[in-house]
Amino acid sequence: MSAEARASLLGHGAVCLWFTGLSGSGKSTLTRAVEVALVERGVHAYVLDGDNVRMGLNRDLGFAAGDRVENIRRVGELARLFVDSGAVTLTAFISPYRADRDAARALVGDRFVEVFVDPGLAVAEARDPKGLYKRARAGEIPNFTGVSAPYEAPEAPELRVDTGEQTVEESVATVLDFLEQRRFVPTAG
Ligand code: ADX
Repeated sequence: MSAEARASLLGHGAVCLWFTGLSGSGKSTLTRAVEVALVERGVHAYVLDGDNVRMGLNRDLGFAAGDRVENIRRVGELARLFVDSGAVTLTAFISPYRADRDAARALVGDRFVEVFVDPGLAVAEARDPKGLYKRARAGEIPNFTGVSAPYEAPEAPELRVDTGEQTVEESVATVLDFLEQRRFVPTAG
């Protein structure tokens, strides 16, 4: 079935919103909130993140550079399948390497939207919801992104969300506005 036929039957388009940002940047909170808002509108939206992918399909992978590459390669393949199924697909992984995100973009095609979740390192580290930055600074977690492993920020993301300045509701609205403007989902109300 073609993407167009699927979209007209489902009442919305298929897209991959690829959220990238540091640990503690708010990717999971934001994507989960967008998912709820979309499903409440009748849009088939689904989040892929560490909770449902790293715990299962990718549980053989850690955080050394090669494992992260493989993590993101598999997530890219998964996202491609979800988009093919007609879903508004939200991926929430640090995905620190530009080349890996570009490879996912090449796989998914023109339905790939890169979303930079960017409160800045200082805010992400100050939040430290899981206490990981503290442990990383103490040398207890090797290869910790932003501390002892690199994060290559997007150069030209389709969307940038300042989760440092905005409330979660404002950030959700930013993403929903984008989806409406690009006609991936119908306008609310
Ligand atoms: S990615 O780099 O491969 O894209 P992913 O998003 O799946 O990372 O996982 C990141 C989450 O794993 C972090 O939010 C944090 O909770 C946890 N984590 C554990 N070890 C590390 C580490 N060394 N670097 C970054 N995150 C880590």
